[in-house]
Amino acid sequence: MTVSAERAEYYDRLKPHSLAPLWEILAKLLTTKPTTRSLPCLWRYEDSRPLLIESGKLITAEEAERRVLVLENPGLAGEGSTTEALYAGLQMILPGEVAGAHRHTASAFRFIIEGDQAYTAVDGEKAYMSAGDLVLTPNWAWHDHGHDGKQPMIWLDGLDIPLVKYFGTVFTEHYSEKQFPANRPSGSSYGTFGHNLRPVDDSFDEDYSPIFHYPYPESRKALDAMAGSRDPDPKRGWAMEYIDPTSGGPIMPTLSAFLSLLPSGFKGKTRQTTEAQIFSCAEGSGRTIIEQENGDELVFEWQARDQFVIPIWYPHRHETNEDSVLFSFSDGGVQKLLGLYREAP
Ligand code: GTQ
Repeated sequence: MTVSAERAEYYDRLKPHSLAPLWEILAKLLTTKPTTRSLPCLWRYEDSRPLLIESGKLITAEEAERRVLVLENPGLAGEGSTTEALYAGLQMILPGEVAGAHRHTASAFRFIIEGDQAYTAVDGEKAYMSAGDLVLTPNWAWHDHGHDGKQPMIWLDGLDIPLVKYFGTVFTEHYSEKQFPANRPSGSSYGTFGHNLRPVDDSFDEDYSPIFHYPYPESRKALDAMAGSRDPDPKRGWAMEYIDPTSGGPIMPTLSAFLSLLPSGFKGKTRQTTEAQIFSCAEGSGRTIIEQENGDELVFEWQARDQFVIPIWYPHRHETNEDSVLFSFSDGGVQKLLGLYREAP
């Protein structure tokens, strides 16, 4: 719509008063369906891994604080974001290195891609991590990373940084020492709270999940048990959500995480959802077919250790070449809390 000279002159006189005419932007603000600047994108591990390994020669974990290559969405270039609300990155820690203790209002988790004998310490308890494990560092929990092993350790970091930044509520604190003092044996949180039991003295008084380590063999066994006892979901296969056992809800208020088993030859039905999803393939290979606005289909051929992002409202479906396991995380839980979540039937 072209603006008449009379209106243009009026709009100019509004500006010094910090006023703007809604009628010029209303259709852009209240769209008939979701719009996103994020683009679907695939990161092949065979491309990312050598570049991440190279970073090990350029900078230490100590200097970097966190040696991470951000999975930066090409539609959000320069913003350090993977979707409007979510951040993902590939972090590497080398034997003997320490990524020092800090805490922040952003919530985080890591999903292990490669390596073992490195740990994340949360509030003074070390979780030794292996491929496929999920480890949480909730909002304002002290955490540091270290590595007692011999090979590079690489994991996917998932955080809600863009969402927290949107509110402006970013706070970060660095601990006075390199590492937060150890105060519990490694594995004690999962050992105590990870078996459908709760101490009768109810001693856990944080407002986040008492479990911060979800070992892959246990999650994988749950998928197998589910697969042995029911049909797969036509869109998502045998899909499980990781939960905070005290609430039964998402692992953290702003981050939801899932693990799904898709059988060999799976041809999923199309899913269209308001949750933005970031996937990491844990096992197998297949493809995800994404319908674009112009009707063209985009095909991401993925295999173990690859990551890809499906932004909000893009219709997509998964197919497999073999039994495959997909890890994913999303902002679906926080959308549900706010009454915003929708999924097409
Ligand atoms: O490991 O604490 O990818 O603070 C970004 C910010 C990882 C971490 C990231 C972080 C971390």
